[in-house]
Order: sequence, then C-alpha cells, then structure tokens
Amino acid sequence: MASSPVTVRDADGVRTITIDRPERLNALDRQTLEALDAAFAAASADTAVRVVVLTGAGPKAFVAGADIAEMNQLGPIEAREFSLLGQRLMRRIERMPKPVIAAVNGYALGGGLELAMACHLRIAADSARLGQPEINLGLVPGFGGTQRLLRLCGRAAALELCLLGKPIDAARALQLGLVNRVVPAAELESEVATLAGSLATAAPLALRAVLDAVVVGGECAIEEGLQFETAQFALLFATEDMREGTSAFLGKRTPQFRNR
Ligand code: CO8
Repeated sequence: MASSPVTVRDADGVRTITIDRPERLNALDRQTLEALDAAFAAASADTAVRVVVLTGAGPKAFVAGADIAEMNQLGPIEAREFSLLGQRLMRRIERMPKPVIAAVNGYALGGGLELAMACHLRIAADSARLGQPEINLGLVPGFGGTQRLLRLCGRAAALELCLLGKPIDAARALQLGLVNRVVPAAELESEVATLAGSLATAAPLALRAVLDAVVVGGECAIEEGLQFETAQFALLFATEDMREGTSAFLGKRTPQFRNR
C-alpha cells in the first residue's frame, strides 16, 4: 500500500499535520487533498487537540502548489471537482473550532499559498517565498486564493500577486500582512512550537469564540458581526473557564482552563 502523503504527530495538545511529498515539493494532488481533509476532520473532532500546526516536509517547500502533472491531465469537469475538493478543504480549515497555524517553511505557491491563507496564523521562515503564479500556467487560483488574498491584503496586493504571478519574499509578505511573523528558518519549528504551546493552554471555548467572531462575523455586515460578537461574549459567561480565568486573575494565580 502506498504511504500516506500526510503525517500526523501529537505533543501536549498540539497536533502537527505535515504534508509529506518532498520529492514533489509537497504539491497537492487529489490524494493529498483528501488525506488533508480527513486529517483536519479528525483534529476538529478530537477534544485532546487544542491547536493544529500545518507544515511541509523537507527543507524547500511548504507546498509548491496544486500538482501540475495531475492538473495537466484534467478536463473541465474533473477540474471543477478538483477545485471544489480544494475549496472544501480550505473552508474546513478556516472554520476549524481551534486555532490552525501554518508554519511556512519554504515555497508557498499557488494552492500552497491558498492553503496557508486558510489557516488562522502564518509564521514564515525568512527563506520562504510566497505567490500566486497560476497566471504563468494560463490559470487563475482555484482554491479560494483570489478571495482570501483580497480579504487579507486588499485589492492592490491581490491584483499584484495574481496578475504578475511573481513570488514575493517573506519580508514583503510581512509588509503586506500576508504573514503574521517572519523568523530565521532554523528557528521556525521552535518559534511555532512556543506559539502553539501558549495557545494550547488558553481557554479553548474562548479561542473558539474568537475564531467564530472574526472568521464568521467578518463575513457579515458590521451590525450582524457586532451582534454575533455580543452573543459569543455573553455565552462565555456560562462557562467554567470564564469563572476560572477571572478568579485566577483576582487571586493572582495562573488559570487552569478545562474546556468547560
Ligand atoms: N506540481 C507538481 N510537481 C511539482 C510542483 C507542482 N506544483 N512544483 C514542483 N514540482 C516538482 C518538479 O517538477 C520537480 O520534479 P522532478 O524532480 O521530477 O523534475 C520537483 O518537484 C522539484 O522541483 P524543481 O526541480 O522545479 O525545484 P526548483 O528548486 O528548481 O524550483 C519552484 C522550485 C520554483 C517552486 C518550482 O518547482 C516551481 O515553479 N514549481 C511550480 C510552482 C507553481 O507554479 N505553483 C502553482 C501551481 S498551480 C496551482 O497551485 C493552482 C491551485 C488551484 C487549482 C484549482 C484546480 C482547478
């Protein structure tokens, strides 16, 4: 049986999902998209998992895009299915009830940048290069890239990246707000582990409320978004963790959140 293109590792509430096709620079073929979808569904359902880290195997790439060799063989009906499969995965990640961090360890191109943009936080190695080069293949982004790039970085940056198809370096990506932080490549793993570790001890229901309010609320008109935020805020007063957090502050001690 062929080995899975995705590996999974757990440590202290942090699940690391690694795309493991380094010989193809972790390009996304159908099998990889399906394996990722299953891995994120499992991480969503597992209450022991508090945070997910997504990264690519090998020193060169996070993900160098959709698999061009596979796409080359697709007709329009299969391409539609392929696009929908990718979009479903990206949406699943974006709507995850726990934080998802992309550790961008190298090239994040095409479908790879689309995948990173579906994550909630992006930490990039200083060696990373990011872009939407589909135009060079006579294509456009097909896994939601035009929409997420527009919403994350605005129209000027979205048009620049998608029209020119030229990858940018990590420093420019930081300038555009495309990544949250840039760290030396050798420190990426430890920096992401520290960040994931701090999220893994935060109050899970409050983290979920933030994700719902920002991701879902951000897709609504402001009045609806504000109402949504108020509903999330009020609901947290029914949780033990909110009592624990406020009591710990008043008692000058570290809170112990229990996901209740
Ligand atoms: N797909 C398939 N194979 C790939 C891909 C890819 N995206 N990227 C790299 N590879 C393969 C190479 O073909 C090569 O294979 P081989 O050893 O057999 O020749 C191997 O990985 C190593 O790559 P390179 O030798 O090219 O490595 P370099 O360091 O010279 O270059 C680059 C690295 C610059 C990243 C280069 O590989 C490259 O330009 N890759 C393609 C980048 C790209 O165009 N990505 C966008 C793809 S399109 C896309 O993502 C659309 C998403 C939406 C789809 C919607 C469907 C309907």
